[in-house]
Amino acid sequence: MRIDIISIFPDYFAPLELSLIGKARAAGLLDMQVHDLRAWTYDRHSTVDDTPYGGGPGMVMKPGPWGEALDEVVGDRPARLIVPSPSGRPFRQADAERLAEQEHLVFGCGRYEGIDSRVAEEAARRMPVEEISIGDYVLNGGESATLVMVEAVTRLLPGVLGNRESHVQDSFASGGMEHLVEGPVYTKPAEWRGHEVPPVLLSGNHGAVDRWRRDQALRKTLRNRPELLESAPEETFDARDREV
Ligand code: 6GU
Repeated sequence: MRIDIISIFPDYFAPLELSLIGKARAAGLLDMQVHDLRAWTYDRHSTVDDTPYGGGPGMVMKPGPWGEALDEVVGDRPARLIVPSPSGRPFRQADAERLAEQEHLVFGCGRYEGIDSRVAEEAARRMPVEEISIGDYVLNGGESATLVMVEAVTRLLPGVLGNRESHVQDSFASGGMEHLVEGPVYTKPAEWRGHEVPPVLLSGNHGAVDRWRRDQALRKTLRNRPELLESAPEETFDARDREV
């Protein structure tokens, strides 16, 4: 997969050199490049913003530098443009799964009050454009939201997670966990400070372990995220689920 990130704060993405993502890049599974939007400015002050038409507070990012940046970064190859924005559609695990199938993602990180709307409008003539929000709160720019989405997407790429090739048990994952969060996990020792690991986990009975885990996921979802269960279609739950 190829990922390009365009931002006026390229240093914000230094953490992407670390950890699993850094290893995926080193292993050639992921080709990621960060671009400074100011490379496509030509005035002495490398201006990227201006006052909003119609008045109001704050500044809006100028279309010129964005247009040229996208021309150069995308070229004639197929790509999908992601614009992080608090007014975008909510980012979910299903979106991470969907974006992980793409060959080329471009993240355009806005600052200030956002990017002149004509940039997305023009880009949409050439490629799919998605405005995406990571939650109902306001950040200063799309950079931290992009870090979140890049991590959620790249951990799903084949070979990126060292020893864990299956994500079907993740919270929210397609294939059974769509409307559930994961339940509790345990490791050795079997008893710690008087607290015991639930005996079923030591039983070696995989069917019983799977059922117990699903029960625990249901209970935890009921406690922490009841709205996930309320909005789930009926067929999400089997007869045993309904007993929990
Ligand atoms: Cl994607 N961007 C910004 N600036 N704020 C946000 C957001 C994105 N998602 C939630 N708040």
